[in-house]
Amino acid sequence: MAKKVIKRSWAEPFKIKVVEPIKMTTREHREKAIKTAGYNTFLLESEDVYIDLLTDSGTNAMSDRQWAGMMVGDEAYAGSRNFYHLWNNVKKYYGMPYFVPTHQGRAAEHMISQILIKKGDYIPGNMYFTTTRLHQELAGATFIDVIVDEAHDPTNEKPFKGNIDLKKLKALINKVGAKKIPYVSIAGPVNMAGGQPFSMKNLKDVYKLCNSHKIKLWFDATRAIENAYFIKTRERGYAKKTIAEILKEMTSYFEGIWVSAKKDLMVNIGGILATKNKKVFEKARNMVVVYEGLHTYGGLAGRDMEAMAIGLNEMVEYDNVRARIGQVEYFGSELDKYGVPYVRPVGGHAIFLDAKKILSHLPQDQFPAQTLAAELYLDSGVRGMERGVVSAGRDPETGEHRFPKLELVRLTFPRRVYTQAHIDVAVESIASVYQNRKNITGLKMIYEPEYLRFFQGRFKKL
Ligand code: PM9
Repeated sequence: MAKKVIKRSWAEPFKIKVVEPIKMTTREHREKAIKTAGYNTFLLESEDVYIDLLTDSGTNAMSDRQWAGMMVGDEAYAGSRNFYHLWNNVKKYYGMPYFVPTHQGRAAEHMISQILIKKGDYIPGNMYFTTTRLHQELAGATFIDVIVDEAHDPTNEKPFKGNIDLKKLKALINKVGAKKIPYVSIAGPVNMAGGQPFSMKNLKDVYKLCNSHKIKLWFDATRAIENAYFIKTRERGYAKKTIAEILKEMTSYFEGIWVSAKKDLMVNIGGILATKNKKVFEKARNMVVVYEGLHTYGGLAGRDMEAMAIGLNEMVEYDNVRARIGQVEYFGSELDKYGVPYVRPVGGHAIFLDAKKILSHLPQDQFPAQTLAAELYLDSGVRGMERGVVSAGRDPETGEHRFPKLELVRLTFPRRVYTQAHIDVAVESIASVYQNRKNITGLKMIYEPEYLRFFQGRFKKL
């Protein structure tokens, strides 16, 4: 008799040492909570959430090594030894000689936008990110999306949907002139596209084109490790390279990077601005004392910088990133059993439900993704986030809603926090909401703040 092929599973490369209790609530309780929160999952109290897939930002479980590092925090106002440890690791892993710490990613975005952008400039990029684009606009630039068309199609299975379309980039350079483009803003993987990566080949081609026009590349390296993993597993020639080697090769094409350390570095707070350009560094080092704190702590405690330094060592461990993306893949394969539409292929940090398809009876100005996120919370206490028309905000010129092609609910995985059983509960809840989708009504916006409205906007049921 032929031997049965036995599947071999992977498992997380850690065991659990400390636990934080969470509690399931009743539907009645959740109905009150979501109404009080104006149908915005950002406005829920976390005590009322059962499984929190709002974000992977700062929600990570630190390792015992990182917690031990917290105890050797040097809280000197100036010249903390943890700063130097962190700086050495920034050089080692990102290959950037100059570094300024910040309290989180958007502080670095603010500084770099103010330093590099002049009023009337254009910033091409591989799809917008909410805080990144806002800082570029506040500095006087217009953001131009030059990502490949496939990125806007949730059903397209291409492996590198974070790539830049060279034709779009060339057309922009020809139209506005290289002098009006201080840098190309590249993120990888692309958060708003569903965590889709760019390929090394595309990065090299973009570098070549930009170099011939003396345009620099700047990298939002917030989740660069996931991009490196996709290059290793999807791009020819990289299978045998380590994650650290791929990361170093990626960053070699950039003049500088900004990083929200709250993601790849598996900490709860922190940011990085690092560059090869001494002049830019000197400006940033001067600016940081105005907005963040001295240039050797940038709004962080010494202990936070130590946890970041150790997090940099851990983030390049293959098993960590393999287990992380393995969770997202498992979530996707379980959703497939119920036919629930989501952005394909599965991305690095999250599953993105296709709210436009799921709630196809709702027009986009009734906020299908906002509605779906609220319904999912109501069903089970699972918290996700809207990534659609609310997140896209208004066009600063016309004041009209920007209607993105992608109208998504993001279910994001904090690193080293939830188990496969949590995923099963979330999947079953999504399947149940999906089954009942025709009975779901939309939302009306009743309060809209000026900036980043998805954080604080309020809605009511239609
Ligand atoms: N990302 C996220 O949940 C947290 C806030 S926005 C909902 O995905 C990129 C690619 C990010 C990012 C934050 C930032 C800003 C920059 N780039 O949140 O300021 O995903 O540390 O970083 C969030 P900070």
